[in-house]
Amino acid sequence: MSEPVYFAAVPRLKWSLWLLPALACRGPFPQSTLDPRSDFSAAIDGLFTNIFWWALFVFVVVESLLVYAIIRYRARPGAPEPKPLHGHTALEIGWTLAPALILVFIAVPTIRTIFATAGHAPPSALRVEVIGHQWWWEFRYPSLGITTANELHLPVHTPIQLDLSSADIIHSFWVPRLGGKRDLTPGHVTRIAFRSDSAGEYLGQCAEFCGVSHANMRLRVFVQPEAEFQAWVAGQQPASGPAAAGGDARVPEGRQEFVRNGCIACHTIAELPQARGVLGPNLSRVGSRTTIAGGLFANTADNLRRWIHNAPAVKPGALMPPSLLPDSELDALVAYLQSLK
Ligand code: HEC
Ligand SMILES: [Cu+2]
Repeated sequence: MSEPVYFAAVPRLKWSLWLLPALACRGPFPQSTLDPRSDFSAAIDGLFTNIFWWALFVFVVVESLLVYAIIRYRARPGAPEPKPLHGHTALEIGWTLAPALILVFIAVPTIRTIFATAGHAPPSALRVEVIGHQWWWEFRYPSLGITTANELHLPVHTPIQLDLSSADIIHSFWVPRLGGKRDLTPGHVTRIAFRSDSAGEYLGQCAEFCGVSHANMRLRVFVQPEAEFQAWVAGQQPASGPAAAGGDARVPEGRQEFVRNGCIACHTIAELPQARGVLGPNLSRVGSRTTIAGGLFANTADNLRRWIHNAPAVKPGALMPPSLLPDSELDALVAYLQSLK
């Protein structure tokens, strides 16, 4: 299966960018926490940079003193023993106070960042409920009547509040350039509030080991200009008419297969009254997504066919049973799902 190339969030040191301009192209690091695109991640990045410089300062001072002492007081033939130093009050006060002060300079911004990234969004914020499932993400927009999976669309320049919870075990929401990590816990709602001022596509990842396909529990966030976001919202509305109108002649047959093969037990499709299952992703507009299966595969006919035929064979542990349907039925199902845009 064709699979997009991902890179783990590599914690690079910023100065390595200055030393190696060749690396300055940030393209290959789509999950770098050091390339923030929201107020939340900028706060974390700022704190990191701050602490990095303090650490560098301490390193340089300590190592310089060490190297100086090693050279200056090394054993030389005929040289007298260096005089040991005891009870130098000024020195002792100095080397107690200096680290204490440095710790204060680190602690104060750290605590401020913790509070800044733990706050609520303003009441005007767009609220999205994020529900972690083994091994996919559900996104519900209560104010817009939309439920979708694995691809989160958000308007740019708008305060966002994500209410995080889990349908099964603990997961963790992490889109390094926007926000996180924050745990999704069953029976408890945690939250992340942020605002992004740069439209773009951001990759994320479940960051809490949650079973076999933990590494295949990815997500994409599309931060879009207002008009683009509104167009997406309009397209997702069940009210915008049966999505499956027109198009492929096999669509009606696919709709029947969807009912006949028990897909309706686990999936909801707005235009299909029998399909009200909630164990799997909402498929009302599955055709409009760029990927399926927790961001694992491009949403192509081939990948859909293989997925429906035997999901656990392409995504280890996937909680969708193999259908092992013959090609003709798979084709009809794929035509139907692709028509749901
Ligand atoms: C027992 C419940 C169950 C049944 C029955 C089931 N599915 Fe699924 N389906 C799931 C789960 C769970 C996922 C998410 C798996 C993952 O990503 O790890 C899923 C994912 C999908 C996806 C990918 C959606 C996305 O956006 O990622 C499609 C398409 C799909 N199912 C189609 C079907 C079809 C067609 C059938 C009937 C032949 C079917 N399913 C039957 C549980 C089920
Ligand atoms: Cu997870």
